[in-house]
Parts: sequence; structure tokens; C-alpha cells
Amino acid sequence: MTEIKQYLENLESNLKTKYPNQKEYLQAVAEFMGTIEPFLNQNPIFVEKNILEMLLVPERLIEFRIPWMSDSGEWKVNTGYRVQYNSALGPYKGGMRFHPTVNQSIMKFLAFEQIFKNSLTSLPIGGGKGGSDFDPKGKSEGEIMRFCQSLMQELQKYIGPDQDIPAGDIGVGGREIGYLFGEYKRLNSYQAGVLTGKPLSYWGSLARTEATGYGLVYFVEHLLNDQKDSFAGKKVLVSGSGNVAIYAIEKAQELGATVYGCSDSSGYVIDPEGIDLNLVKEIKEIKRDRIKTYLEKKPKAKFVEKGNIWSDEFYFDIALPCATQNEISEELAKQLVQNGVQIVAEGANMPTSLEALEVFKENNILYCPGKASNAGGVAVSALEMAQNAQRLPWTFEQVDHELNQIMKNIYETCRDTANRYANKNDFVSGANIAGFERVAKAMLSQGLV
Ligand code: NDP
Ligand code: 2IT
Repeated sequence: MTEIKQYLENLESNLKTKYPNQKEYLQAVAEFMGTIEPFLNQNPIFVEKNILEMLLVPERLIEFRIPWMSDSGEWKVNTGYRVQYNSALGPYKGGMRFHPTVNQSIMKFLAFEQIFKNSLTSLPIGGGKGGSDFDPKGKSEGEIMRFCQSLMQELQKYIGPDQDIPAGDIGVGGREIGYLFGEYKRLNSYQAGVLTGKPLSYWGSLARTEATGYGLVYFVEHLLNDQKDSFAGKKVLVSGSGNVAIYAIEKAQELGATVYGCSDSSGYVIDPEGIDLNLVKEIKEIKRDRIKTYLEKKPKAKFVEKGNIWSDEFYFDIALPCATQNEISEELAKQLVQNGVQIVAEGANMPTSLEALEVFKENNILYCPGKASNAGGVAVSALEMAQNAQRLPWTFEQVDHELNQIMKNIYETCRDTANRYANKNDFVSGANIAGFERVAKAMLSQGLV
């Protein structure tokens, strides 16, 4: 075993001993560590200076109490988090997730991935993530508002437009960002750039809502163009029906693909006529209802209660997982291969298990890791910060054009880095190495801070 391989194995095994129960975090680190050796072999300075061990320790991890009162007057409490992982490239930047499964492991995996994702955008943003184990399902408007206000009473101590800039993620969209922003303003002052994903009426950016889904499809379109191909005529399935899924469907349809299915945590829909996106938007964005109700207006579609969309035997070309971590297991990956899938591109963060990833590799599936392919959301968040600092709004076309350029650049960087250090089309290695290189250089030049 080479000295560098041994160094990497020691770091990983120490982490396993320290955090034996943080399985998502260990998974994200393992995926990263498994790709970085060829780069370190050519750049041993980062091992000599122990940059990797330094990088693994979050700069700060804040955990706090969020008390709130239900409509019926009951006293409730949740746990809030903000992981300020790495600020070598800029202020901490990353979303807030509200979901009952949120814990330290999930927060750390998301923040860790965010470091490299943000680095890949080439914009001045460091890596962070936050959220709470609060479950927004079934809560009233008033409960959501009071919860957001209570959360911000604590979080406001640690954030600022040049310090840490939260945004949305699962369970956090424009409505929640609005309540968080209002409370921050009341406790501090009007700082447009303290949160991104703001509603358009007060300094939100045009195209931020669309950015992650559109960016995902732009990334894949650049990959397809490289192979003299395109989305036109492709058959696509998408998991989830939230912010990322909806705008991935929209752009894929616009580029001439047919999207046959989408899902939520209650089950999945396959529509042989192609998904009616206006109907999905009405169900999800306006009524905040379950995807099952799609069948009320489209009786020819099928709904599989509690089913995972990737278990279906539908034959299709491109899989866009846009729901949550580890939604594609080894078994489901095999099913996708059997279904004839050629490309798997992640809109969600880490939707593919390590075992599933191996299946894709063995079968030469073109696999685009989320930290590259879903970076469009955070990239436009950084453009929102730029507009806020400039005190000038940009047009939709301007933001959308920048987004497409950024995704092209990320795709080409991953492709070229893979060709240089790993194998052709190994976008996992490409994304990890290119993302790491920028952060590591910045850390080194800033000294022991
Ligand atoms: P939303 O809350 O808007 O939507 C999430 C969707 O995924 C919903 O359809 C939800 O179903 C489904 N889902 C969530 N958890 C589960 C679960 N445990 N099992 C089954 N389905 C589930 O979130 P986003 O669209 O913003 O986020 C989706 C993914 O994209 C996440 O992994 C997020 O980290 C990632 N991402 C988001 C970005 C953004 O800008 N918003 C940027 C980059 C990545 P249900 O409503 O039934 O819970
Ligand atoms: O995972 C992600 O990149 C996001 N949830 C978006 C973060 C952001 O700051 O816009």
C-alpha cells in the first residue's frame, strides 16, 4: 500500500471510530476519499501539510433549541443545526432542511458535499448547511411562521451577508425563507443578502426557483452534446415532485424529452401520456397536496402507493433522482440497468448509495454526482447575493444564461479532471478532485486559520 493510500485509510478509520453512528456522513466522506489519491500523488504538499484531516473537521457546528407553540397551545420543541464547515473560498453558503430525519449525520454530510459543490461553481462561497428535525407536514401557516421565527431568534447570532448565508432545501422554500427573513430583519436590520431564495417581491433573484432543476438538465445536455446527442426524444423519469423535480421536468420537456413519472414520499406516478407539469405544479406548489391526487384529473396514469419510482420496470433513458439521500439502493440500481437507463444525473444530494454507484460503474452508466449536477441552485444563490450587493436586479434571461454557462463550465471541469486523473467519464473523481483542488489551495495559502 502506498503511503498516501495509508494516510487516507487512517483518516477514514479514525472518523469511523469517532462517529460510528453517522452513516450518511461517513458515506459522503468515503465516496470522496475513494477518488482523491491520484491527485494527492501528484500534489503531495497537501498530504505533507495535512490539509485533508484539517478539511474533515468542521470549522463550527452549532446545535440549538427551537421552542414553538402549536395552534392548540401545546409547547413544542425541535433541534436546530448550522454546520459552518469550510470558509476557505468565502462565507459559509448552503441550504436549510426541515425534515423529521434531520440529525447531525445528515447535516454534516450535506455541509461536506456543499464545500466541493460550491467550489465547483467558481464563485466565492464556502460550504455550510443547516436545518431542523421539524416536520412541516400537516402544520398550519401560523405554526410554520412561529417555528421559523423561533429558529431565527437563535440562528441570527451566527449568520450575515458576509458571514453565512442560508437558503432553502427540503421543506424550505420561498414561504419559509420569507418568515426567516422577516425575523432576521426585526432583530437586526434590513440586510437583503443574509438569505437567498427570497421571494421576488423583495430582492429574490429571478430564476432562483428554477435554478437547481434547470441547471441539472443543462449539465446533462452539455454531456449529451459532447456525444453528439441531446435531450430531444429521450424518455425520462424523475423522483420527487418538489422544487428541484418540478423544474427539472420543465426544462427536460422544453428540450424535447418526455418525462413519464415523478413521485413523493407517498408513492409514484407513471403517466403513459407524459407528465402534465401544470397539474403537478397545481398539486404541489399551490395546494401542497399528495402526488396521488394526480390521478383525479389523469385517470390513465398509474399510482403505486408507497412505491419507489426506481423499482418500476418502465423502460427509459435518463434517470433524474430529485428527492432525497440513498433513494437508489444496489438492488434498484440493478433494476435501472435492466430498464435500459444510460444516464443517471443527481438533482438530489447523495441519492445513490455506494453500492449502487458500483453497479453504475460496472455497467458503464454515465453517472453525474449531485455536487456537480445540482450546483445550479447554489450558483444562482451566489448570483442573488451579487444582485443584492449591487442593489440591482438582473433579468431572467441574464441569470438563466449565467446559470447555463456555469453548468457548462462545471461539466467541462469534471470531464477534463476525470480525463487527467482518473478514467474517461468518471465524473465522481472529476468533481471531487476539481472541487478539492480549489479549496485545498485556498486553505494552504491562508495558513493555519
Ligand atoms: P422539496 O421539499 O421541494 O421536495 C422534496 C421532494 O422529495 C418531495 O417530493 C418529497 O416528498 C420528496 N422526499 C423528500 N424526502 C423523502 C423521503 N425520505 N422519501 C421519499 N420522498 C422524499 O425539496 P427540494 O426539491 O428542494 O430538494 C430535493 C433534493 O434536492 C434534496 O436532496 C435537496 O438536498 C436537493 N437539492 C436542493 C436544492 C435546492 O435549491 N432546493 C439545491 C441542490 C440540491 P414529500 O413531499 O412527500 O416529502
Ligand atoms: O444543496 C444545495 O445546494 C441547496 N440546497 C442550495 C443551497 C443554496 O445556498 O442555495
